[in-house]
Amino acid sequence: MKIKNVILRHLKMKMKFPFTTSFGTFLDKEFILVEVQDENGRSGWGESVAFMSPLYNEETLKTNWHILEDFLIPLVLDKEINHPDEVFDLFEPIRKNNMAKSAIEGAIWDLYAKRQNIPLAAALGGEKKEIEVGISIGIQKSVDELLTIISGAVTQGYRRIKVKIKPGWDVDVIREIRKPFPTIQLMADANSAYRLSDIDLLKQLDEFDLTMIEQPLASDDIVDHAQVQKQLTTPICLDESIHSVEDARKAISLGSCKIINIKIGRVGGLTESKRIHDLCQKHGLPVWCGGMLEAGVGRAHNIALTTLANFTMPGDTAASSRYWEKDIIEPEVTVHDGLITVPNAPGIGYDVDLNTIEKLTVREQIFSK
Ligand code: OSB
Ligand code: MG
Repeated sequence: MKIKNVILRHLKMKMKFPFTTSFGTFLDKEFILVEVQDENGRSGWGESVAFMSPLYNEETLKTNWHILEDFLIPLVLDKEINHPDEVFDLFEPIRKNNMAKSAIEGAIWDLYAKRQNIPLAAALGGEKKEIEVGISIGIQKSVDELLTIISGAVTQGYRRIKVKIKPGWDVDVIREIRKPFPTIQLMADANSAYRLSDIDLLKQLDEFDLTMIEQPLASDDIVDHAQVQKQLTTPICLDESIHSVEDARKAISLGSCKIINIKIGRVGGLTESKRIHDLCQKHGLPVWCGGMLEAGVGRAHNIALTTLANFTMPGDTAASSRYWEKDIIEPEVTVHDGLITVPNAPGIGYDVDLNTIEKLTVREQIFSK
């Protein structure tokens, strides 16, 4: 296939509620939606998960637009691409900028699957018909508010509850959660808020039977995490630190974690996500699919990836309605009893809602050769 046109759209979507992590609060969600078109005018869709500020990682919406416009789009326009795995190699000379790479690589995967007339999940080699999901809950103003939200999520059937922690909102909060919810699958995500010197505090979390602690230390660390893992019984899961299958290999060999959160954007696309999945499978580490407050296109990609066999732990991809009054796909992603039914339609399996997309678009640019 040949990519004849690429359309970048900057969308701005209102979030239903602010989402707070140890590094900051999200009020609205702005992101780049990527559309690629082949010689027949058929479209594939991808979503960048870069935020407006470089607080989760170094990428932003603006740096992604720049990298896409000036480097990545020229590398794919009018090139003969037989399989989306080739896109990873085309992008190899461009260092990092994984979220920018992933946004367009994902659109090409969608287009490829549509041209093959198969679901994206099948194109990736996934076999699950439904996937288990959990929910990620931000830092709240009070423990009571947090408990109310957890109670709602448990009632809705979410299979695992993740809460965000930071210094001053950690051990005591988890203790309060365990009182009314002694047995739920519970985990904590620190988003790099601690240092090796906080080891005594992290050790206190061992008493709460957490499914895992996600990314306690620096966003680029895999060495100190191994020290922490040695001293904890709770499994450590790495998120921010893993950008590639090479990072995963090093983390596994150092013993820096027992679980990996795969985010397609963070690792540069579906091809690399699959490689990390396969490596972890070989080494007996479970993986799960992380979330980045995605709109529908990003959610659909997460769902497709999660159908691979070693995604044995519930992911963070909650229902569209958790975050959006109206999502940009039809139908929206729904969750019943903590399960999402994987769509059967070709490609991402959901239709994009062009009307809604148009209303949310603040900037649009078409690229062709
Ligand atoms: O670390 O997983 C994270 C949201 C924004 C940035 C980083 C993270 C998160 C989440 C939310 O935990 C997951 C989601 O519901 O999309
Ligand atoms: Mg995380």
